[in-house]
Amino acid sequence: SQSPTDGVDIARLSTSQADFDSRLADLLAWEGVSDAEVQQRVDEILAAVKARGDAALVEYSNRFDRLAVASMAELTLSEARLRQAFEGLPVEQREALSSAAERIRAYHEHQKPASWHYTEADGTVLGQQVTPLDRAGIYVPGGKAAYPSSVLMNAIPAHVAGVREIVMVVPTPDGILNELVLAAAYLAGVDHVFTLGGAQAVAALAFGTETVPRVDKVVGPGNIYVATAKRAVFGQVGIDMIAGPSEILVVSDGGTDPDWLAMDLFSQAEHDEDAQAVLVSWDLEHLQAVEASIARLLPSLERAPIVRESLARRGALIHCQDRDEAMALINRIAPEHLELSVANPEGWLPEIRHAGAIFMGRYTAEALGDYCAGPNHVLPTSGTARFSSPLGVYDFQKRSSIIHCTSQGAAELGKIAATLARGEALTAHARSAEYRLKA
Ligand code: HSO
Ligand code: ZN
Repeated sequence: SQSPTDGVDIARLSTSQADFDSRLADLLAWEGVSDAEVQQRVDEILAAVKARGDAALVEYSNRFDRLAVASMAELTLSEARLRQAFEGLPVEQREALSSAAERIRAYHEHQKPASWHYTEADGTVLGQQVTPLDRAGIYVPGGKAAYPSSVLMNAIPAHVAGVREIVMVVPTPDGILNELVLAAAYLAGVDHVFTLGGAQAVAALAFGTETVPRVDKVVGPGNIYVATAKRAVFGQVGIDMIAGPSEILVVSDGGTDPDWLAMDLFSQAEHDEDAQAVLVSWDLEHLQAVEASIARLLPSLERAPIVRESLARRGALIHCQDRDEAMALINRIAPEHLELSVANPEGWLPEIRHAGAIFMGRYTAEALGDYCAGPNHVLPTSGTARFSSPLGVYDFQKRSSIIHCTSQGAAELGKIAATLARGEALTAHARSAEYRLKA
């Protein structure tokens, strides 16, 4: 069962193989690249933007994006320009983008956490106050990975969170603007757009320049330079995750049309050559049917070369013994996207511990979530769903704790605090607490 069938190069694994665990580990392995040369170039760029601001941004943009601009004014887009991009779209695109934005907004409205407090018997009030960030910066890649849907997914949660100013940067290699990206920025409530990219754009957001306002957090995907720059500025500003390649794990009970599943796997694989598409089933005949669908449908894809490469590098069809083994694989892999193409997906939910987004049942293709169902498509990759969550409103807010003691409360707490303070030999602490005992 290990030899590729005609035309499809994809790994075939079985949990019954003696070396299954190490095969699975090899399949999942992903090294976030950190190259000393890239690091050094990024450090130089960060330092230059910090020292020389707009002038450095203009120089780098001319060099890396092959532009010929004289000032930041030429790298700044007005709100009118964004509106024009939106109004200039074909009506079908405009309506689809608008309904996606509406649905994403509605979903994220549900995520808004409330501030809370409670009052103790002596009148002391304890609580937590939620505050949006003042400014968020959104990096949008240029070129082939410029997704308008990702503009919505990054900017809308920030807007719903109540962020006062949303600053977007997007490179324009050779001066080419992506109208859909600008239209999405318009719909999502972005306040400023600068046509900047690379490490210099991250530096501009993190440090601020004469023209670019300094933000409190930088989010959004980017190439190795962008990722390296985000890592470097982390601490001065917040960042979201550093995303690895996109992945999907489809679990099928054998009851879903094999063509549907093949296309679901392709939809992930077409993102890039390192994207990962994995199918798990305990129905061997069904796995073979999906494999046949893959072989038949693959040549019809626009992005067949990318899909073929992605399936060969990182794809897999995994045969397991039963539902319990499938469940164990889910939690072991901690997939970014999990499709539960099974009869009773609700029955699976309580046991699923690690997954970025869960697509329930035969009709819920990942593609629906990628664009318009409502939940965020910025998700934890490479097993990081073990400890992290989809991008959301909470990523654009922080919490302040609140303590308000009455004199009675201060007397009660003062005794405990003073005792602990003397234990730490911090007598000013002890006396500060004790002053309030007598009042
Ligand atoms: N599957 C990608 C999101 C995306 N798909 C954008 C299409 N456009 C990562 O979740
Ligand atoms: Zn996608």
